[in-house]
Amino acid sequence: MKYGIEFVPNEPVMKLAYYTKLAEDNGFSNVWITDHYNNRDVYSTLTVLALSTNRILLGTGVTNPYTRNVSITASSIASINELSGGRAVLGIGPGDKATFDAMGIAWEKPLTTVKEAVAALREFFAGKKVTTEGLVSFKGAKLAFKSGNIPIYLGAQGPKMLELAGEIADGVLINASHPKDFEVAVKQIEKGASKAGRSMDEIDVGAYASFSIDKNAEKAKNEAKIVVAFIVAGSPDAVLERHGIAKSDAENIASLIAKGDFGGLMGAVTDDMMDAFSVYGTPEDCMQRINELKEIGVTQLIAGSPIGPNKERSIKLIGKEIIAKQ
Ligand code: F42
Repeated sequence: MKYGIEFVPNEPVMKLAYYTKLAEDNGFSNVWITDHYNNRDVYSTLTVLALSTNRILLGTGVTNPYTRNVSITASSIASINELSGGRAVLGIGPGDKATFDAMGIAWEKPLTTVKEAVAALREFFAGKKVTTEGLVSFKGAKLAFKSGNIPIYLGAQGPKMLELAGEIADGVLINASHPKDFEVAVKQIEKGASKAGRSMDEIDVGAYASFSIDKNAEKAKNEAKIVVAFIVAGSPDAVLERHGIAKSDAENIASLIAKGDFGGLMGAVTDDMMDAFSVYGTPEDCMQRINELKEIGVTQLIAGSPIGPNKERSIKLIGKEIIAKQ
């Protein structure tokens, strides 16, 4: 199992640089930075992280083919690859509809768009002149510098997107925490891989999980509750059903979020919801869940928000009590 860490650049980049160096020193292999227009820019963030670290791989977690032209994405991630000495990884997904609505961007045919974007990116990374006509179109575009061969990971949840990842990606980032979700996801990835004649060994399966660790189990649990509330409110019915969570309970949580009633939310998030949508608790609790995920085929555990009640302490705990004990 490899370990990654996710940061949302909703706090100053220099602070994330400090956490990322700490993660590198504690044995993490990857850092993933989310991409939403309302937070700090993902490539400025990755630049600072590249200059603050030596070994950790630096990924967009995840960008999309709608808010930036695919050639600009190729140039941006190639720049990160050059200045980091070959440590860049491109995570790309269909994007987040809610942010696109606010930006006035239409979300058409996301699966096809991602597929075409990846094909074009591979050509840019191979130094080719890209000419293609479809949802992603180029008329002889070419990078004027060498990008190196940058691995491409897909951010995927839906069955078709997971299958596509199996067909074309070097890795996949799945926003989930529970073995039940990964049983379903891994089957879809395998389906895509076998269609393309690929082995699962070629695909890094990432659990992009809400994670909260502390020596005090109760503190770890409380820290993850608000994040879990947002996941419950945004989960498709099929996922809620898979975890035995009533739609009415999820609707109640959504209305508490809309009212900004965070006190109410702390009481409304049940243990079943916590179990379904987060890896949390003491190092032993987290290790148990990680081992279950590993059995199913997860090859990278990405500790996502909130990481823990105290990020610095939590990163050190993961390093000392989980990564070092493998
Ligand atoms: N989104 C962001 O905007 N920023 C981030 O930083 C971010 C991080 C992130 C990390 C991990 C991760 O797993 C997801 C992340 N996301 C982030 C969210 C991501 O961008 C997607 O919103 C999320 O993964 C959900 O996408 P999905 O995999 O469920 O795919 C959607 C588009 C979907 O509906 N998929 C369907 C499926 O079955 O997989 C397929 C839909 C389909 O087939 N569409 C056809 C097509 O061509 O697109 C068209 C069908 C028709 O009739 O028109």
